[in-house]
Amino acid sequence: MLKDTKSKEIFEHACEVMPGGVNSPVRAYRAVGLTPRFIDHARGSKIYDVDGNEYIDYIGSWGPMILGHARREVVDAVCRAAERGTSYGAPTLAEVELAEMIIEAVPCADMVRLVNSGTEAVMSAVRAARGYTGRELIVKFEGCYHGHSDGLLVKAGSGLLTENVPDSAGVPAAFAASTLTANYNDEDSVRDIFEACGNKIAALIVEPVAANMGVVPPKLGFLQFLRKITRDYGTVLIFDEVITGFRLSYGGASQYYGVTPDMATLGKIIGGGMPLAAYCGKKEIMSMVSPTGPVYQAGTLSGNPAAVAAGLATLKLLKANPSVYAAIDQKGAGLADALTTAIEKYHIPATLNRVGSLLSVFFTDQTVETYADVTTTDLELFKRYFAKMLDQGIYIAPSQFEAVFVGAEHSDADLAATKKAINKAMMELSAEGL
Ligand code: KE4
Repeated sequence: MLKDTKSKEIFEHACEVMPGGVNSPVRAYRAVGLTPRFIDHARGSKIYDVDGNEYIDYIGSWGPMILGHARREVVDAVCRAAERGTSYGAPTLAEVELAEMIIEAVPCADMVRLVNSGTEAVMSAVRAARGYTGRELIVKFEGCYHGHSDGLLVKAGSGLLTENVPDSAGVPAAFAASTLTANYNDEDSVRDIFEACGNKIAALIVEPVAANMGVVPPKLGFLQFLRKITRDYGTVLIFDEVITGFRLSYGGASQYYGVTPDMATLGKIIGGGMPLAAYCGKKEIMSMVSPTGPVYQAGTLSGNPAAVAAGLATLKLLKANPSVYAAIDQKGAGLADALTTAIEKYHIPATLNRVGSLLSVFFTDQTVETYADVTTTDLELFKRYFAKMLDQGIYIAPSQFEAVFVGAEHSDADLAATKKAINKAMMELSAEGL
């Protein structure tokens, strides 16, 4: 095992001062039963922990670092902005520039509001959809994650239509009652809900590629089906593109699949690793947002100059180098091939899903197209796989229900080392017994 002495030491103290020793639960490594690695610094495709271990990073801060860590142009832009003041609480030209870049790239975007996190973007987009339609109900999908606002921390109860229950302590039952859950890739489950109460549904929110139950691509026609049924019932279709935005293509999943929602939420990449997110959509919906309309939403640090500088630098680099998308898709395909080869060679009960630079290996011997399929995965086997990869210096998400993020900075040498590590891990899993 790689040395984790210092991480252990810091983690012990961290657990006394922060819940679980972390500022976001997945980082605590509870799903894999190991000490989380405390990070010292990162550069390009690499991340370095406090014990001096170097890892090839396939988390990339959960998506933002598509251009790699500490990218010169991004760091310089943040430093230049910070030198002029870290926050004004007043409008700046740079925010207009970033909004214009988003509007130019994102098919549904007539107008944009910048916020500070994906959670805030989703919470605000849902409120705007409710204000615009005058309706209360929203529909989400089991297994999709849209941040931690109360109304989105809901899971299906016994009855798909009625018994929705909070997915977290502290969420009032009343909030859960306004959120219905359907099954991803299951058109009938959506049709049933709309036939029952479609004229009361303000919004349907979906990850166009589910990446929070592991990567589960939309079945052919599923997104087009959602577009049609929401249009038929006057429901606002929201694509939650916090992960897929500016990742699957410069125009996100909407451009990638050719389906235009009414609204989209963005985050991660548009902030270049700084706390910045956004919601956007048709003018008649976005005009409902304060101060032009009755839907209130505000934020002290919204449009923060240093964060906007990071986002602008990132989007400018992506816009100027469109070949990055084909490159990261190819790298993703290479990793997928290595995984598939090792799974077959060592008879591992596992399957692989990939969309572009997003991929997941599920430890189940069936295809994974729905949340129910995801629940058949062997989490103990994932845990063993994770430990073997980490110990070989490959830094993947410490949870079966996340994605591998391939980025522009992953070199051929990185990919070769990763393929070697995959083969060794799968060989050992097989030798140790499955
Ligand atoms: P944030 O509030 O964490 O910025 O964004 C929430 C969010 C919204 N929508 C989607 C599709 C998301 O994936 C997320 C957050 N993603 C997780 C990773 N699966 C963030 C990692 C974490 O929670 O620490």
